[in-house]
Amino acid sequence: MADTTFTHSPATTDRGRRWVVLYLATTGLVLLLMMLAGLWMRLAQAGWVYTDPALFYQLMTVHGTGMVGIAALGGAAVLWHFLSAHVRLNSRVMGANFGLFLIGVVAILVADFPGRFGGAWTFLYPLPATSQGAWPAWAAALHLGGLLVIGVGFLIWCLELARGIIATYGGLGRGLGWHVLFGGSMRDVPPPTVVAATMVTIVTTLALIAGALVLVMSLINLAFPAVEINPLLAKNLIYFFGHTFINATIYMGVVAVYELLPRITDRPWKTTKVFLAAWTLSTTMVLIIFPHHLLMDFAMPVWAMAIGQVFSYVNSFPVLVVTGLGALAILHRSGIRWDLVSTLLLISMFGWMAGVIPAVVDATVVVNSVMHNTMWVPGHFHFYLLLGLLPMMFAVMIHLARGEDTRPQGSDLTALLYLLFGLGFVSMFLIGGWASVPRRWAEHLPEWQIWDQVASVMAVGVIALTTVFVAMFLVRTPAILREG
Ligand code: HEM
Ligand SMILES: [Cu+2]
Repeated sequence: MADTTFTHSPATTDRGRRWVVLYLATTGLVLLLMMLAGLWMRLAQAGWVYTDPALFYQLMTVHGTGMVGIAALGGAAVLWHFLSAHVRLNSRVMGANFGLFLIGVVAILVADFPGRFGGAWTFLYPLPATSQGAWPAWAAALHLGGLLVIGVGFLIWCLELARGIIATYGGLGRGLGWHVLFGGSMRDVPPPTVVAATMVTIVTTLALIAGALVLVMSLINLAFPAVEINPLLAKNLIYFFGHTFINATIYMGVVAVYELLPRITDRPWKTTKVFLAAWTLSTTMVLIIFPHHLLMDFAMPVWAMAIGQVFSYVNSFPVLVVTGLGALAILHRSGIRWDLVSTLLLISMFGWMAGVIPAVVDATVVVNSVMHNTMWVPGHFHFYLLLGLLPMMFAVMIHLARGEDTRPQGSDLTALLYLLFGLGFVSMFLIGGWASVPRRWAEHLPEWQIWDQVASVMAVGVIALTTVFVAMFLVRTPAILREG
């Protein structure tokens, strides 16, 4: 049963581990492909590679959808890997999710390339049905259908997590440690990974239900255009889904910090009441702050906007603070020998914390009325995804690749270079946003292109280093699978 402290038991079942490795290998390869699509867009904006604008929007749709999907697949692998040491999970669910994911990906690729769908990963109603001839209705339907299939896969996956947590801990509230937080009991204190997993399960399930609802509504609208949807309702559902789903990927990835830093320093990461309170607060807040995506929608009720702004300020802080301070406490005088894994984990915490700042800035109404739909927006989310989430995943890949060999491995110089190129890359988005360069424009004015050009060079560096990390994992994949 549950332990108050961190346990070393690598109880992942053989087959579960195989799926984790397959998920991570897929994640590495898809990340690289999607990064190349991103580079292509940046080169087009820079004026260095001519790209038909219609193709730009197809690439943008594939890149956005693909990156969000693969962030979730990689995050799911990280979470599953560590959670299965605490909770018995049925690995067939990993297979089902993977199968549905692949079916969805094929559907989306067909819809977006031969079908020319370019309605962005946010598929905002009524755009899929009103392409003005840019893509046929079947392509929009296939794209939305592909998303729905992928969503169903992740929903099944979430339900298995919920089942496992409930079976082991006696309920989702106990997974969040409410019996400790409110009841003062010190029995069955859930380890940090279980707390994070419970939060992820709750918020992702709700996000997926909202997403499935609006996808079905949009599909009906595509089939029967006379059946209209309330556009404001559709937008609320889409952003509740999109905001929550992508945010949850970081909460999946952060368990890498909770599990790997203790192993590296040989010190436990204990669950404290402050830790539990922080996770419970973030569980509720991440669900109610999505109206920060609708600050310019005058038809929204003012109270919803007020919640969106005020809680956006506080949402990330509880978990960020307990994670940051917890990590510092573990590292302080630990005599740690820095290597690639620990450096990547430290970078991930920096990237997450620093990336939240431009996000919070943009969630302020007066700022949003200027920055809305500028490059500031891709600036903030590339910051915490590229420099927060991805290093967590790379750290787990390299941790698995080194197996039983506990000697420091890999050069932390590569991690530092990744940080530098990454910072250079995201700053160009932020500077562009500061100068009011609009986001999602296939063609840029010559005055803006200097930032696009610098960003393109930086992106090449990011891609080169990502190749190094992914290759370190892929060359060891057959051996990891043999070790079981
Ligand atoms: C070398 C790495 C990357 C490059 C070169 C790149 C490039 C781009 C570019 C040029 C855009 C369009 C910006 C605009 O004009 O609006 C974009 C959008 C986007 N990117 Fe990336 N990106 C990279 C990595 C990532 C990563 C790691 C993620 C997530 C895990 C990600 C997720 C997204 C999303 C969600 C969008 C929004 C698409 C939309 O507006 O619908 N990107 N990226
Ligand atoms: Cu958001």
